[in-house]
Amino acid sequence: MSAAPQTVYVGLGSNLDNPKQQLLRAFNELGELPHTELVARSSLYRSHPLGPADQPDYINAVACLRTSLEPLELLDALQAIEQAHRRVRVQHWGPRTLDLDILLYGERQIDQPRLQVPHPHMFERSFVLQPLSEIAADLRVAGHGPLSDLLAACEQLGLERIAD
Ligand code: ROI
Repeated sequence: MSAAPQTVYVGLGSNLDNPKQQLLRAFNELGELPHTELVARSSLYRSHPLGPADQPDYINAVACLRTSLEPLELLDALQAIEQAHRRVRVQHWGPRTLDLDILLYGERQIDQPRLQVPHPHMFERSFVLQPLSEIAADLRVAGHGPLSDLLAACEQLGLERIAD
């Protein structure tokens, strides 16, 4: 555990076993993590799959946490939540019950075998950038332009906001 809490953004995604419920449950579980507060959550968004097309549409969202957990402690905690959702991932870039990705951890740059932060693909994914900009409109990430510019540049994948 670190002394100073950090602001962390987590991406959520699911396309199996009632994806909406998977995400709503995951928001609650994020809020119950030790030394962690759920500060904000985006709306839910539906999008066509990036990657193999022969899989269901995804539901995606982003959560903002304030946490004193160190990055790898947080990663362990997120993976435990994924396991509790009986995450299945049969194929690389294939369907999954719950994916929880650390997108940003304060201003930290992390390049470890288990964890790269900022998430290496977040800046080209509308299903990450749109919910992120909903809860962090003015966010700027060092080395990248404003979220709105990044969002305008990426493929939309039929992204649409849906009700909870
Ligand atoms: N596609 C969408 N639309 N949403 C996701 O969360 C998602 N996650 C993935 C891959 C398989 C790359 N495609 C996705 O991991």
